[in-house]
Amino acid sequence: MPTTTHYFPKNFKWGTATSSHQVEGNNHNNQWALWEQQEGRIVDGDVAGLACNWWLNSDGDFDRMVALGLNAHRISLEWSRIEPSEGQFDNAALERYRAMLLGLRHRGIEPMVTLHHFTNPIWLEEQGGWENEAVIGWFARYTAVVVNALGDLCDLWCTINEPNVYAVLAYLGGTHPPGHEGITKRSFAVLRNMLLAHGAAYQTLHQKQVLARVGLAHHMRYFSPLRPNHILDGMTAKFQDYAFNESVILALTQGKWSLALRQGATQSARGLRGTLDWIGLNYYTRQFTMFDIRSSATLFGRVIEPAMLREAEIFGYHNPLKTEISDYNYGEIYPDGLWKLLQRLGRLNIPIYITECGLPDADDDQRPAFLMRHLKPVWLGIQFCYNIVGFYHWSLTDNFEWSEGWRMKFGLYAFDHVTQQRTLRPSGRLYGEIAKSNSLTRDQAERYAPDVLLRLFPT
Ligand code: IFM
Repeated sequence: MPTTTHYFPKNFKWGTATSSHQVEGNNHNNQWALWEQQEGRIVDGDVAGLACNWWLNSDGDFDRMVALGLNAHRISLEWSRIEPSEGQFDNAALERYRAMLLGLRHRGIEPMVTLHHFTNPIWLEEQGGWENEAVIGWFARYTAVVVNALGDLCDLWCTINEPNVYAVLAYLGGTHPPGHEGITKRSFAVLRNMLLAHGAAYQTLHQKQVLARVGLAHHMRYFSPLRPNHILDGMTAKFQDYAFNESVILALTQGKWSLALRQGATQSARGLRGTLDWIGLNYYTRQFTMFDIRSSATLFGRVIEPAMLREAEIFGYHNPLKTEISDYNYGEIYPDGLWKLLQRLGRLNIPIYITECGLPDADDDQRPAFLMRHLKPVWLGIQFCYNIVGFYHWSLTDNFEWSEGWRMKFGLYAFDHVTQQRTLRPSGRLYGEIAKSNSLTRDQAERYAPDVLLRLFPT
């Protein structure tokens, strides 16, 4: 009998993920609010503004999660609301978060709470942000306040979202505040402080909550040499993988600094050993890299944007992408990368959540196939006994996409930030069917992703 249905385990978590600044609206006390005011920082001069208005009303979107049959949501807290000035905590903000978590719980949706997702209170930014080692203690103090106030409503904690992305975009790429370019050393110092802050928060959460389950959302890319048989391209891909992907895992599982993180470290990584009760994987795409002696800031690997691959082809270089580039130049659609990274994380022997996965796709002509093709390796990993326990789609509705503003649309629901109107996309319907049936089926593929039917269900 050909397999026509891939079932997921009974308690599998089907969710969506959001972050405070991207959905709450009216966040004026963090570094992004200031950044958005600077000319040329955000595409089209966009600002987060009212965003999806969750601060005043998140119920409608929570109801939408229920309509899709979801049983989990990854939400983030806005540090600048909870601690608006250094050492001063705002009970009203904590109350609002209590209401949100209760709103999720009452709907049968398990919250995963992220403590830091890219935004810093202005008082912290003014003191050097994550470059200042004092942030480790400040983050632990904030964590203690949060777990005291919200601990009865949440035991699944994600300390920090994508520390590697934060460090790279803010200190190498210059597209996130404070907007530095090519300052490798400071970028590593920031990553190190974020990992140490994770460790401090891990201890705090466990001291205050016996059953806390603490992890972090790690953005991993699958690094590939642009020219597959080129030794130097192969080496730079390995270096970049080590610096971007592996150094975080090495620190938090074995308590060791990678070579890059060791330079200038004043604190040992030993205390970080075993500070992951679970690991979160944020997966979007693969990254091609090419040896370039001038690219010292990126470990001599020049990052090749998907659009450039078409150019590369002209010079006879390998271009495996062909038609697989996402419409918004967000990267290659590469589900195999998810499979390879899951195999790698599977060896850690801790639960794995896919804490983010998604695609900007306003007309939704790629997302349904994207979704099914990325859920297939998740299902397969489970068959291989990897402890994969949940999948959080990025995101529920379109939201404020940082330096890309409102133009990148990641939502299962289309969202018009001017009218605040939400409209379910076909991919949202599909995700709902998957969540409700707790399975991927041939019938879904026939209806939503006929072009990839045979890749999903070959027999
Ligand atoms: O929107 C972001 C999110 O804040 C962090 N991970 C990647 C998403 C899409 O770019």
